[in-house]
Amino acid sequence: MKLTTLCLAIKDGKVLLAMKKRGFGMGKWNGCGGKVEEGEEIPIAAAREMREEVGLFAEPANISKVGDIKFHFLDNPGWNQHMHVFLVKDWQGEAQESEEMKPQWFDVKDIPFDAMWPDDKHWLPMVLAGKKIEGRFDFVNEGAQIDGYDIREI
Ligand code: 6OG
Repeated sequence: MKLTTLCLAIKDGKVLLAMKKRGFGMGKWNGCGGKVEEGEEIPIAAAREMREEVGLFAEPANISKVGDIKFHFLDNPGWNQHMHVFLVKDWQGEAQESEEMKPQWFDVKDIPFDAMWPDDKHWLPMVLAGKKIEGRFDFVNEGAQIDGYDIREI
């Protein structure tokens, strides 16, 4: 199963999301992240993606793992992935648009769930409330619909 990362930068009650401009998840708001490369440590991969996609530089020490989620796409198993979720509380630089992502700060009480992956409403509020979570989602209809899921606080 493909290993991926998702980084959520948080400051002053706001979270940084970014609109995916191309590829998998295009048109959706999400944290930044992507595939972990062969031999790459997962937090290093998370920091690399944040730098490449929105131009924020974070030290590994300021990146904390808060979630571990497996996605199964029942009608397209090639998309299956194991996503590691990180909160980032300190960084250098200002968020800026790249070819892949258009970043925007959102109040944690005003997250655009209707324009996000359908799993996010089930776990993102927990993470934003300071909880650590793990679980899995089974999707049908090319990721448009959840067939079953399990999320627990750890
Ligand atoms: P690239 O293909 O851009 O990496 N990702 C998901 N994020 C959420 N919130 N829900 C999902 O439900 C997701 N599936 C994938 C992981 C894909 C990026 O998209 C995230 C990566 O950050 C299905 O390299």
